[in-house]
Amino acid sequence: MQRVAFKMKLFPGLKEEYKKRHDEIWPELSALLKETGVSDYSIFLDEETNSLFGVLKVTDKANLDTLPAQAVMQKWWAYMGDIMESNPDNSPVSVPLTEVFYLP
Ligand code: RM4
Repeated sequence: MQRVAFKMKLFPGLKEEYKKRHDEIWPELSALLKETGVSDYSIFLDEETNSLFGVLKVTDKANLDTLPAQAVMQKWWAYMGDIMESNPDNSPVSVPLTEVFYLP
């Protein structure tokens, strides 16, 4: 199992909407993430900066590279594009984070 962390950016004033959409996450997206080997996936919001901090476990980091090609993932990113910083292909602007401490 490998752990991955990254940050994304929410547009201001959209905390409730972002949380609501994730509370109602599409079952097919949850299923896709699970099939990809993802577990223990959390997203935290830094309300001072609107940075979103994602952290997850995955059986193999390379599995994550398969997600952008999946139709459900593309549809979700297009849906989220109005409330968070996104790339021209609708994927979220995502900055990898470097682990500097871990307590198992
Ligand atoms: C986020 C973003 C990520 C996705 C999660 C479920 O807002 O779109 O890419 O993995 O939702």
